Amino acid sequence: MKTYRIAAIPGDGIGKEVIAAGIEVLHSLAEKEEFEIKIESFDWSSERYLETGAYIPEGGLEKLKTYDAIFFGAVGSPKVPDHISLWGLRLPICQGFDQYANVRPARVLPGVKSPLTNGKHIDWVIIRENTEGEYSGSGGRVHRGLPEEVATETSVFTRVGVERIHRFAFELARKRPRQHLTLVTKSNAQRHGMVLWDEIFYEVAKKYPEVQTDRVLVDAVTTRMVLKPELLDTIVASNLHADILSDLAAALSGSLGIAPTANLNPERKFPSMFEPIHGSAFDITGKGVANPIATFWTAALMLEHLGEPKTAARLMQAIERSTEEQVFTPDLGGVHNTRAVTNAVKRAL
Ligand code: GGG
Repeated sequence: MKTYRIAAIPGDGIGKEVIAAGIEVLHSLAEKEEFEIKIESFDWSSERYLETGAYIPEGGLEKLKTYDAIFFGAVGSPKVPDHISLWGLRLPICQGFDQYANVRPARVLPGVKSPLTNGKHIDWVIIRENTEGEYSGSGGRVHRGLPEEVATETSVFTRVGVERIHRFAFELARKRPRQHLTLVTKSNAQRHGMVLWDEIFYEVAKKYPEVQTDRVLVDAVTTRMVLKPELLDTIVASNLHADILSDLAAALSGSLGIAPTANLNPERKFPSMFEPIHGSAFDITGKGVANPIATFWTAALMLEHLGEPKTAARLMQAIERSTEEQVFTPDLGGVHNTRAVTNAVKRAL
């Protein structure tokens, strides 16, 4: 029997609650399948950082490398500055494991109400470049606290980095029914890196004549997402732009609480990481009302990546059954808690 070794990193806040629910559902799912899932949990979190001074212990990434996939919750704590927590946990994994393709599907699940009257048209995949750009970490601060203080935050775009994310986006768009890919940049104002993005996009496009393309500036695409969602299908954008757009996409699909994401190393040199898009949400931590749907959908993406598409589809069907029955947590306007949603999905399985 095949065994998949999964490293679970629940992290902070509701990350712990939704990953516990996700593990429960994965075990319940695997009972009826011809493979085994072995999950080992890692306590890498802000709590650990406050106790020991590090999110990831010495040799941690080397150990993580031996797993088939990473099932991640959330990072962020009111006790730690956000740039310390993000750069202490999530980014060393994404960047260290070259998970350059961040795939973010958005769709209005059955029974869920979009805030848009024409929300039924939302069926998008946003592809976020995940290792460079605005998140390159390049920059610095000098003359701290003085009137002449200076801070720089430099976006770094490399030909290799841009070309590979465009290739990935075209490959994905090609496999979707509409075969349509929208390039999102801000190359009118950002005339170096973003122009390189545009140029390489059209170089790569030559190899994919079956994929229809268009180019929209990032500000304009926000209005298109709201007013003409049917004009979009697959979208490729830089690290920061796609991060912002995918939060909007999640809200337009009903809630941030349902949005999943996959941080992929497409060459499979390193394990890929799967997480809900949402963060640690400390305003609702411990109340038992976190929406686990994003994590369940994330688990389906993980199963697909592991080579179990039928099981992934079975999980998606169970998720959709629970949303159809409107077993919703408060973020979706419901009165149910994490436990009730988890039970509903398990029942459907
Ligand atoms: N599960 C996603 C998560 O924990 N995100 C934390 C966060 O602050 N992310 C910001 C980013 O990745 O841009």
